[in-house]
Amino acid sequence: MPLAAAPGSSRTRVIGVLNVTPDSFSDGGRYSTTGAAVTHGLKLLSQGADLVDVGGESTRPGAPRVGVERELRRVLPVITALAAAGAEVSVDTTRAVVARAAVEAGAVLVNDVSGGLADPDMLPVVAELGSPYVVMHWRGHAADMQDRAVYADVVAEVLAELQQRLDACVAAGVRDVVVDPGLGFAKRSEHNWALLRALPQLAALGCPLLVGASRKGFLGELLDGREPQGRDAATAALTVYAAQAGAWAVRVHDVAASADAVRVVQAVGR
Ligand code: PMM
Repeated sequence: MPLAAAPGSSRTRVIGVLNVTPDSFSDGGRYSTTGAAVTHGLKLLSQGADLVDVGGESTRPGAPRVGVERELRRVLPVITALAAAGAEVSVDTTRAVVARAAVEAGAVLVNDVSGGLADPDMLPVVAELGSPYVVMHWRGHAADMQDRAVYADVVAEVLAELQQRLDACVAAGVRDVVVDPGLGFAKRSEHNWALLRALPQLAALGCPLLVGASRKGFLGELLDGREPQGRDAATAALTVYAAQAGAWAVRVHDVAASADAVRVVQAVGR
C-alpha cells in the first residue's frame, strides 16, 4: 500500500505518468494502445518508478471530456496487466465508476484531480473501497478551467479550498488522503510559482504532499517557450526542491531523472 511508509519516510516517491490518451499535452497518442501503454509502464518501473499513474482522460487545458465507457476501455486492461506484473498502480480519474473498476483490477491508489468535486459518488466509493486517495486542488473541468484562474491570494485560497475537500473526505470516511496543489489546473504561471514557494504551508494541512509539475506550461514559459519534451531537466530540478520540502511524491514523465534527483537529495541529507 503506497502510503504505508509515507509520513516521516526517508524518501520522496516517484510516480510515473502513463496517459492512455490520444490528446494529453506531452505524451498524448504515444501510449494509446494497451500494448504500448503496458510496455511504457514497465519501462517506467525499470527506471525507478514507485508507482505508475494510469489515466484515460486528458486534463490538458481546453480538452473535451471522454465518455465513461471509453475511459474504462483505455485504463482497465493496462491496470490489470501492470498489476499482474507486480506493479503498484494508481488510477487518474474523476469518476467513481472508473475508480471502483480500477481498484478491483488491482490499482492501489485513486488519484482524483477534482478532489471529489466532479462526481458526488467519488468520496463514498473511495471510502467503501478503503483506498488511499489523492485530493488535488481543482476548480472545474479542462474545457474552461483557465477562466477560473482568478485569485486575490492564491496560496490562501488554495489552502482554504483544499481544507474544504479534506473535511469532505473525513466526513465521507476516506482514510488515507494525499493533497496536491494542482499545478496548472486553473492556475497561471505566477500562481504555480507561488504555490511551489508555499509547499511548507501545504504540508501543514497534515497530509502527505504530491507535486505534479512535470513538463507543465509554466516551465515552458520559464524556458522561453520550450516544447514539453525539453522540460525534463527543469522538472528534475523541481523534484529536488519538492523532495527537500518533504513531499511524499512527485508525478513525472521522465522517471529516471527524478529517481536520480531523489537519491541525490537523500545522500545529501545523510
Ligand atoms: N497533472 C495532470 C494529470 N493528473 N494528477 C495529480 N495528482 N497532480 C497533477 O498535477 C496532475 C494529475 C496533467 O498532466 P499530464 O497530462 O502530463 O498527465
